[in-house]
Amino acid sequence: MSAMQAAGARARSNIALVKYWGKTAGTLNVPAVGSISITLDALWSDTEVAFDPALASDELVLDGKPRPDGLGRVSACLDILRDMAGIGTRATVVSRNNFPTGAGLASSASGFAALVGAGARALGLDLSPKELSIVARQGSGSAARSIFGGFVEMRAGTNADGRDSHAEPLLPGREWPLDIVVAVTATGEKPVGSGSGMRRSARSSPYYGSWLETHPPDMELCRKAIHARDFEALAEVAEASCLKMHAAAMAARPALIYFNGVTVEGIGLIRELRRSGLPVFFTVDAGPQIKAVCAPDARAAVRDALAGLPGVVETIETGLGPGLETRECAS
Ligand code: 2P0
Repeated sequence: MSAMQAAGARARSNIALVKYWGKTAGTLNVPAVGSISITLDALWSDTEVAFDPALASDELVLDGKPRPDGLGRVSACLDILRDMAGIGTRATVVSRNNFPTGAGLASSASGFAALVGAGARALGLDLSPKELSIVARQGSGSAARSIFGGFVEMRAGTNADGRDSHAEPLLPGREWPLDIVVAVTATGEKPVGSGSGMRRSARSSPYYGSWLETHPPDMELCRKAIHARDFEALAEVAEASCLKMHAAAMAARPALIYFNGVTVEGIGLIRELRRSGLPVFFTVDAGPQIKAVCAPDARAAVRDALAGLPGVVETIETGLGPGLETRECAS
């Protein structure tokens, strides 16, 4: 390659309703379980990738700051694309999140999906969404899901080469519009990242085996709830999957406690709202933020209730969003 080749992409964050927690052995980042997620419209990463023959090494700028600490995973993901294109040219990656990074809002999901989308386009690789999902998975498991919009299923797959470990669309968001209110309870980066949390849970949690064993029926219940647009059934399975994941993590040694006090208060509040007749349920990922999923006409009441909870620093509201979008970029 003699000239610079550049492209940009936007990918949205997603939240899992049936959670991914745990990996299989090996280096391909194949999840131990499938997962089902919704893609969020208003939380995104915008990323530009420019392959430049003048560079001696990859460079990463995240939210305006050089982040050499993040280069290992980014370069490994770009290496997959470089191998496909048959080149070794290094790249500059400039990425921006419109939400707090590393605090349990799935910035690695949107970030790696956008990285792969922009990188593949810059190199002129004509990859299908499924192929993009396979590459994104190797950057971050949840990123495989952010290639698609609406309701998405990640298949863990069974092949040793990871070629059947990718996401696929389950239902377009417009077919069952749901809203999400995120209640931010802390903005710092989490002390234990998801990947090391998963490995610690697998190694030391007495409940990890039960987590794996009881996971497939939850996938089936969730698929059925989505296809039937059955909110109550979706609420039941999503809350159960979330609490099982956290129970397995909490029982690890040392313990992984992603909740703070406000998270627990928020869970109680959302359960109270649902008991009083409002269609809303909660989910919580590897951080203390509370994600309330609700019917669109319940959104204002859910937001007001969460915004009024002491310790909630911000609420973010969104509907369901589309999959990966890529664009040409001046190089
Ligand atoms: C999920 N999480 O299904 C689960 C629930 C967090 C809790 O996927 O190691 O950052 O990069 O594959 O994708 C976050 O894990 O982990 C995640 P890696 P990732 O959304």
